[in-house]
Amino acid sequence: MFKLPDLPYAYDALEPYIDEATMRVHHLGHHQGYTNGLNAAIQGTSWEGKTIEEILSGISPEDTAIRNNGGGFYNHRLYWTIMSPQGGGKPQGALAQAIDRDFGSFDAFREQFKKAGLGRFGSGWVWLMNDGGKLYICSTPNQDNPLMSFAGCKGTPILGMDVWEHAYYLKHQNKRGNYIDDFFNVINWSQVEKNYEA
Ligand code: MN3
Repeated sequence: MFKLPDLPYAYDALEPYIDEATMRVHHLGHHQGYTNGLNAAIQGTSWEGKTIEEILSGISPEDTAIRNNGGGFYNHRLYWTIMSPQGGGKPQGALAQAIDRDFGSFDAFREQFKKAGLGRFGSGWVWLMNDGGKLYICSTPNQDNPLMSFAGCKGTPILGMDVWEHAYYLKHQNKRGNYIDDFFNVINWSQVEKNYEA
C-alpha cells in the first residue's frame, strides 16, 4: 500500500508564491486521489509489493490506470520535496557547474525550462533530467513520468514542475508563465543538488 507522503512544510509555507488553498487541494485532493487510484490499480496484480520505481519502469502504455495514478503518485512526491519556503536563488556546487556546462548559464536554463512549461499544451510536467551526469530538459503529458520506458526521457528526474492548471489556477488563473516565475522563487535547490549527486 502506498501512502500519501506528508508535506515537508505547512500548507501556507510557500505563500505568496504558491497559495495555501492550492496546496491543500493539490496535496489532500489530487495527490491523495492518485495514491488511492494507484493502490486500487495494483491490488491483486503482480505489481503489488513492488517499489513505485519498479512499477513505473515496468509498465506498458496500455496500463492506463497505473500509468495515470502511479505517475501522479511519484510526480507529486518529488514535486513537494523540490519546493521549500527557504527556496529560490540558484543552485551551488556540482549542479551549478553542470547547469553552466549543459545550458550555458543558470539564466539560460531558467529560460529554457520556462519555455518548456509554456510549450506543454494542456496538462503535464517539465523535468530536469540527469542522464549519467549530463543535464537536459524533458517534458511529459498528463501524469506520465520519465521512468516510464515510453516517456522518451532518458535518465533520472531531479526536478519536476507540475504545469497542470490545478497547480496554479486559483492564484495565477490562466497565466502559467507567472506561476513558473513564482515556482522559481520556491525551488529547493539544495534538494535538487542531492538528487543530482545521488
Ligand atoms: Mn498536480
